Amino acid sequence: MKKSKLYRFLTSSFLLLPLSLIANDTINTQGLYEKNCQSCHGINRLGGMGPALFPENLSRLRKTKASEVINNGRVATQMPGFSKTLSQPEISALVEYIYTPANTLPKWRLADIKASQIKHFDQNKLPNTPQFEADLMNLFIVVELGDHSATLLNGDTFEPITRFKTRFALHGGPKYSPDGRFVYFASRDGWISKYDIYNMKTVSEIRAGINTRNMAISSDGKYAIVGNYLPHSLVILDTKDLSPIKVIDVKDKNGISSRVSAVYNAPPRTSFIVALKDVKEVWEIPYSSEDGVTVYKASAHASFENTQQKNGGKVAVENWESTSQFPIKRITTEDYLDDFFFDPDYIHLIGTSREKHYGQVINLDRSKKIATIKMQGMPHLGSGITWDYKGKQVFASPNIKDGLVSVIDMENWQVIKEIKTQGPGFFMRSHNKSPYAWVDVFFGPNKEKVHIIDKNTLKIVKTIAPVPGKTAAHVEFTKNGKYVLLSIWDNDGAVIVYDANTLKEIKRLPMKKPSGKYNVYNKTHYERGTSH
Ligand code: DHE
Repeated sequence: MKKSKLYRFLTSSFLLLPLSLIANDTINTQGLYEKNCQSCHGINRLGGMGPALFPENLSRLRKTKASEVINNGRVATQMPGFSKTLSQPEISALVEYIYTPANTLPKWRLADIKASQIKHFDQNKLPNTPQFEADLMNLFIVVELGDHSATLLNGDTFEPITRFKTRFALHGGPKYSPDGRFVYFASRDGWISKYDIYNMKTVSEIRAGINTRNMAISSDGKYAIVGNYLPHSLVILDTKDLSPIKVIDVKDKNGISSRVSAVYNAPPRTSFIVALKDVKEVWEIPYSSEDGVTVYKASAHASFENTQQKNGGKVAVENWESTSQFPIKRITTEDYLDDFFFDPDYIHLIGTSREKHYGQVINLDRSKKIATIKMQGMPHLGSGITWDYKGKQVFASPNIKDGLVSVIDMENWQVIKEIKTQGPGFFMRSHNKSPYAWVDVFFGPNKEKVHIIDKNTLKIVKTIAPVPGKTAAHVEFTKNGKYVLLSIWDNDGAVIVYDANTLKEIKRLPMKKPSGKYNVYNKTHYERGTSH
């Protein structure tokens, strides 16, 4: 879709409400929205850096809570508080505005998705060999939010190979094809881009949603799944050129519509796992097929409660919602799931809702909750990592509300230790070959600090503050675990390389707000110390 057409769509009058509905005699609510909210929440509330703001997307938020969020901001998001700049009547008018339905809720159907597809290059005409020299498994993509760019970095020399423009406001980790040749990016406003690393070119793009959450790539590299906040949909794309294969309207078993919290690939199950935001369900969508029949590979000790045929660990999908391609297995959960973590075998999903301070452990094979983890504050499970500690597997997660890292025994789901930190943190990382785990102190006065934890003693052994006053966050290790790359989150920022054993600084590369960096080997091999 050409820019002008997209712009016309975004600004089209069918989304605008009569001012009488949204303004009282003295307050111009539309003007207030445009001045204070639009840069993040998008023209006509369609979403941007912040989520889309329609009643359909606010079903879990009461008006009083919405008012509190506008007044004081929201923890762990970019949402600031407006209590010092707006009056209470103005804030109330904004609350009424976001709970006023649009005349017509924007749709983004298969035809719209297809029409947005851009094929920049014919993949068949591009060389199949890399056009540069480097260890292809030790490359990094660094996402630079500062000017909406990405850098392809050589992980041996720490020299940039190329830098290229991305779509506006990428969010979440870019996802690699299993061979590491292609990388897929998702932007908050729904654009999915396929970048050919060998040829250093963006080859195809498509707009899969209006307000998108994240995406995942299947283990065979054939499919991409995109989860949306607006519309409430899942979109499955053919990774060859990002052509859409299927659009699924997201509704629970009673027909209640929901945003998608996040989508993940579960390699041993050859399934996508979909967490839903507004209904108490998790979905599993198997994507592999044999002789045209979808095959569900639950783990070896699955009890197969929802399926019928058992055949060497593979179960033909029967009695599900549909036996066509991408059938859906619904798992009912006790509570909403906003944040998640999977064990390395993808048998268990550990999830939390933002409101409650406990983790639900859901066994995906048995399709039910098997344990509750008592946790404090607001654990950021999405940044959780696992390692072996005293003969057991543990998982650890930072906390976005309290200054602590929770370490949990994965056999009995008990908290072993809460490591005190100098403030709430966002990202945590390690590597199988490293004795240390790194965690940032993203929020509050100590945002410039990063703690280094000894994985054998569960004690902080060093705290660094590489650039006073500037947020230091998000590390990723090189393929062999010998070096660590840390971001300075500032437009005048950097990626700093450390020796992962001596913890000494090796190099600083200037970058523009490098939000995250992603190592090809660690990501494609589902390294236990990094995000998936
Ligand atoms: Fe993220 C990953 C959700 C706010 C930077 N973030 C993710 C993922 C989810 C998520 C579900 C995993 C997706 C994936 O990688 O496929 N993030 C949320 C939220 O719900 C939250 C709190 C509110 C929101 O705005 O949506 C949120 N996130 C932020 C930010 O404000 C951050 C700091 C800046 C930004 O880019 O908007 C931010 N999130 C990131 C990053 C990752 C991420 C850098 C990838 C981490 C990784 O290493 O894989």
